[in-house]
Amino acid sequence: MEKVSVIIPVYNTTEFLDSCIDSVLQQTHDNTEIIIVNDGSNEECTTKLVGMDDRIDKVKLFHLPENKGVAFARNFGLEKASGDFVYFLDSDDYISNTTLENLVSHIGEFPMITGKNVSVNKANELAAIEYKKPFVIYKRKRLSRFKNRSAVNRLVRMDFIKEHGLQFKEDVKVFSDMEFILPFISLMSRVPYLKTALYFKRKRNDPINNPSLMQDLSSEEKIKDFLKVFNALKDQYAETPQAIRYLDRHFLNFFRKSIVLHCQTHGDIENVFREASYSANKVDKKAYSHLNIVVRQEINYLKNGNLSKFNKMMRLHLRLRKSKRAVQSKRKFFIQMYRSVFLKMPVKEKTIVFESFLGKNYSCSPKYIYEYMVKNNYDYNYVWIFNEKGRQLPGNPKQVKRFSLSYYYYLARAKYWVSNSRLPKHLDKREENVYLQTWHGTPLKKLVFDMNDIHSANPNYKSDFYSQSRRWDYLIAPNQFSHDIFKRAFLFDKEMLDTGYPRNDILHNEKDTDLPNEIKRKIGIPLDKKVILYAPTWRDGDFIDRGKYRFDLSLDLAKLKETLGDEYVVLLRMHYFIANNIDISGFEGFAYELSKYEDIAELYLISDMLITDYSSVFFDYASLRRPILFFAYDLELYRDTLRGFYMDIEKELPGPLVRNTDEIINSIQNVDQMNIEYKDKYDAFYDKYCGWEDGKASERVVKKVFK
Ligand code: C2G
Repeated sequence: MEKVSVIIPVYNTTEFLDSCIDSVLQQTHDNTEIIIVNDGSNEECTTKLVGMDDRIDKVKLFHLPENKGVAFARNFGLEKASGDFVYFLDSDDYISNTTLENLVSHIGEFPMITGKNVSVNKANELAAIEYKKPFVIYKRKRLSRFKNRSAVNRLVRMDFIKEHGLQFKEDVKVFSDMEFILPFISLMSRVPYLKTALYFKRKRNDPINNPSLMQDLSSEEKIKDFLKVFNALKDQYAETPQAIRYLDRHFLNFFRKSIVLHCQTHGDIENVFREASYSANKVDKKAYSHLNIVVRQEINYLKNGNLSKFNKMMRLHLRLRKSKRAVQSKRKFFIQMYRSVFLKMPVKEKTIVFESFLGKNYSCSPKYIYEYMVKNNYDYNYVWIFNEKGRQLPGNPKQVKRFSLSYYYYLARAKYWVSNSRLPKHLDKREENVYLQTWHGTPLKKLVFDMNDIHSANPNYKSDFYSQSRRWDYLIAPNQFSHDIFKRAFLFDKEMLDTGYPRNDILHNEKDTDLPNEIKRKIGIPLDKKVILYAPTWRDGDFIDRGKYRFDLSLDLAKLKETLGDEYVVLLRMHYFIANNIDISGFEGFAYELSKYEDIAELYLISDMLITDYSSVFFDYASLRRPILFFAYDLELYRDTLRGFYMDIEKELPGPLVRNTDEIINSIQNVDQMNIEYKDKYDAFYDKYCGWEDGKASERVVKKVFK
């Protein structure tokens, strides 16, 4: 059986190493050697590698004295390889266990065979990939097989590498693979491609703390590296039409994607113009004769080194792109109006825009801040964002539909933004704008930069969060615990407001008034029944669509009604991400579905006890010092796989962890005993998490922000 040398350059990818190396060890093609080149990694990563080297015979570990870059590390690995074949694998990726067997058994006489790359992030990593019967596709049009310029997931004959001196270009940080793959384009008439040889390319989800190479470099560095590789290979393969055609095509793609984007974000091309002009003169005129007049002109001005004419044409290019985008959809047209008209209008000093839970309801801290300002006659113009307009609200504020033209108008003109969750990435923060982020709960579950792996559907979750949270000027902390976590998990470096949560003022100010009975009457709950509120959180794994998740009720309503129905009623309140309705048919008068009820704080007020799980609702409810049960039927999956917690829940929670409806019923039937048992824990919990709240948090926030 022929031997495959798997070459793995490693640079500070500790968290991904196990799945990478394990995926090689589990290969059905057993004859492999694992050449690991430690490219000057940090101590944690090096220690991990040394441990692997000791444990795994197949591993041959080499340490480079300092970080030399992926090209040097791969070339170094090539020198150490003794296999019949070479296969490159990046240390933050992994392969399916039949990949090498499939490639080896189908390469035939070809010098190289290539497999299929699948982009993964933690969210879809769990998704099973179907394995069909392997069959090879022989590609005439080789260029398509090299669209991604990467050397990974290509099985290459060692003697072909030696005969043609294949290597990676070491004087660049990125695009070094192009030098290694050009010989295949110029020397192979057909390229075998195997769809079932799977390579899982991980999309690194933390470009701030742990960026991949491409995420780490500036666009200027990337452009200069690409042009350097392009120039060198154009000279080296000047006599190879196939290679020339491939390189010219890649230059034009790179121009339209990266260089135009660079001009858009940097305003002009000045800092890379000389290099780009030099390279453009290497591009064959025929290669871009089919492109539109604007790009052809840009390439010609680049060739002639005419920067001012090039910039003029580029500005036209970007305007055309914007107007093309603006007519693609109503939303894109509104965003264009927002950028090119509304943002150019003066800021309204006395206008405040409010939004809660992505426009879903009128609740949480933005509501109570607003109501405090109205009650105390603060002289401002108030605008509320909702998905549906037409609410009867105190102070009769302006209401705008989320993502409507007025939405963009008021967000562009208002000096103040008050929101309890993120505002869209495409909104630009103006110099004069003041953005108060109230957030929406003391965190139990790990947040953003404290999360290792992101299970959320959006692989750019961390980079999006980073750019969106840079706009926050103020962030409210309900307690010191949240203060410390928000600072680290959000990388928040502006003003933290240690005020407690405005949304909990009502729990201190209204609990002994007639408001609770008013609310019960409004909902239609009998005043002589005790009320249980069930308010679970959402599950990252039960994803339906962006911001939409499924929830299956594990609470046995029939058993609850049978045992507690005489004395209690149950309110069911799902998280705002939950898209499916909970069916309570047959439990009318006992169970109330209140997931669409505007303000959960009012439900806290009327509830004699709370049942929740990993939601932050219990930090607020505890202000009422009423019993709380934690229905953690999926604790191991949720804590150990999905999210991770900030506290040791077995030790700190102010109430029992229960696993099923029987345990819930037992706790409720013995609630007095439970209160005694948990008194000390509850007191300690209250002091740590509710101590800052006294019903005056809105006042403190308003006086701080709206001086
Ligand atoms: N909420 C609600 N009904 C539920 C659950 C939550 O109205 N059944 C509201 C509460 O105001 C709660 C907030 O949504 O405080 C956040 O809900 P979590 O379950 O804690 O989940 P998440 O939205 O992920 O926020 O720092 C808090 C974290 O960010 C968690």
